[in-house]
Amino acid sequence: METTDKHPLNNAFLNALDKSPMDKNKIAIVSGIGCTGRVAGYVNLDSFHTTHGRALPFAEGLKAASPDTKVVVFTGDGDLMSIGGNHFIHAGRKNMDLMVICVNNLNYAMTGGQVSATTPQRAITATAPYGSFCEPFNLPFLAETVGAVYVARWTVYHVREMQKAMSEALNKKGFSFIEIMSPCPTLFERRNKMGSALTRMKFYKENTKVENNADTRNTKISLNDPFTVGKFVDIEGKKTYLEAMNSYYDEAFQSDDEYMRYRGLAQKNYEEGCLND
Ligand SMILES: Cc1ncc(C[n+]2csc(CCOP(=O)(O)OP(=O)(O)O)c2C)c(N)n1
Ligand SMILES: [Mg+2]
Repeated sequence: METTDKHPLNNAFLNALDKSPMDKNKIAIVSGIGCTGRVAGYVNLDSFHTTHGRALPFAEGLKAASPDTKVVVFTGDGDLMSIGGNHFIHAGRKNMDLMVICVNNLNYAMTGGQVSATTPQRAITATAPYGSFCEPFNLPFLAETVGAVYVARWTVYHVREMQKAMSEALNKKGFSFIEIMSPCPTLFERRNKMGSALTRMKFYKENTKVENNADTRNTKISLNDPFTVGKFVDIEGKKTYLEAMNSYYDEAFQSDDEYMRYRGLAQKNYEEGCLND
């Protein structure tokens, strides 16, 4: 597989995949819309470029229909947490077996740099010309709170750590979440006078503190302050949605026949309900 993509994020993912023994025919990439959403088109894997905000429900359906497939979601902060925020909390709550990579560039980049759910307070964007006054989401805290079994945050400067996190998440069962901080120099950094992409890489190098297992209540990101990176959550043994469903049905139904009778009844009720409407 080609692993020389110039973007550090794609490079890290492709390297992680290359080193993984998993069958590449059993991996699917799902993305929403946005600059980050382009990833689905850059990889020679089964990939789906879905509608804005809907990468997660699409991925959940794909996983349910094809449980042997490792489903990886590439998404932006606007896609995942603004328009798609509701899907995120429920995918986490249900421990859907998905690996989610969120590229957080603190704004809706593709459409011209509008405010998003992660835009720090005081940051200037196209839709907040005097600065945003809303509290942004702290994504690792949110992910842990809703039930993610793996939560990490790195920046595009931390290429090795990012790759390691991706390798770990590829092997993880359940809802895993990796936040990657990335600059958007043409829109976010320029408007906020934060310098070039290189300046931002230096900022990531000099102003991040690696703290594995950090309390995610303390991993907030503000406009210019240092912030915490690391692997924050890595838990084992929690049933995924499909595992929980199957083991519940194993208990609820005494035999396959009983289950098939239930399914037949449910189908009949559904059809009759539809006909009656
Ligand atoms: C339903 C819908 N609403 C709005 C848009 C316009 N739109 C396309 S990309 C985007 C923002 C993407 O932001 P983000 O997910 O953070 O990705 P980035 O471009 O920053 O990587 C928006 C609002 C759309 N395509 N569909
Ligand atoms: Mg964005």
